[in-house]
Amino acid sequence: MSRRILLVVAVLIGFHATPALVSAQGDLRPVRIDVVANDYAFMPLPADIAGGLTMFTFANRGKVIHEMSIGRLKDGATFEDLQKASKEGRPLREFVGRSVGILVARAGMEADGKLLVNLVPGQAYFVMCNFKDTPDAPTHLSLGMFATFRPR
Ligand SMILES: [Cu+2]
Repeated sequence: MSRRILLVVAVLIGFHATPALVSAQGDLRPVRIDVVANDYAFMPLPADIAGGLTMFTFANRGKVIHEMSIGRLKDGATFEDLQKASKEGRPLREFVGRSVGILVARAGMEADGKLLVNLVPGQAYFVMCNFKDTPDAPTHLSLGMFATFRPR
């Protein structure tokens, strides 16, 4: 397949999870995933996420500050384990294999930075916000502010 056809195919597949594009110079541009949150949930992530170099952005449409924390679960851990630990105020590290990166965005704002992640195919990833509105309030994670995905 020629590069020009590849580019057209890539553009037709969609905006939210554009496959890595090959530019005219031949360098690879990462797939971009725009993560959007409100109070207290993430908008659905693309259903099909490929492994490889991926650029994450984060926009907060809510009325309180949120984080987008990306990580990988430990082998054998489930996301329910993580959410339960958050609800009970226990450390999450028992279930987190790797913390990949965090973006923070104030209410109604986009994060200043972006996260460039080399997604490993087949691994269990999560996106979550573990902030609280006040010290005694429940974590946003325990209110349902998370998403999970497994790159193919
Ligand atoms: Cu939050």
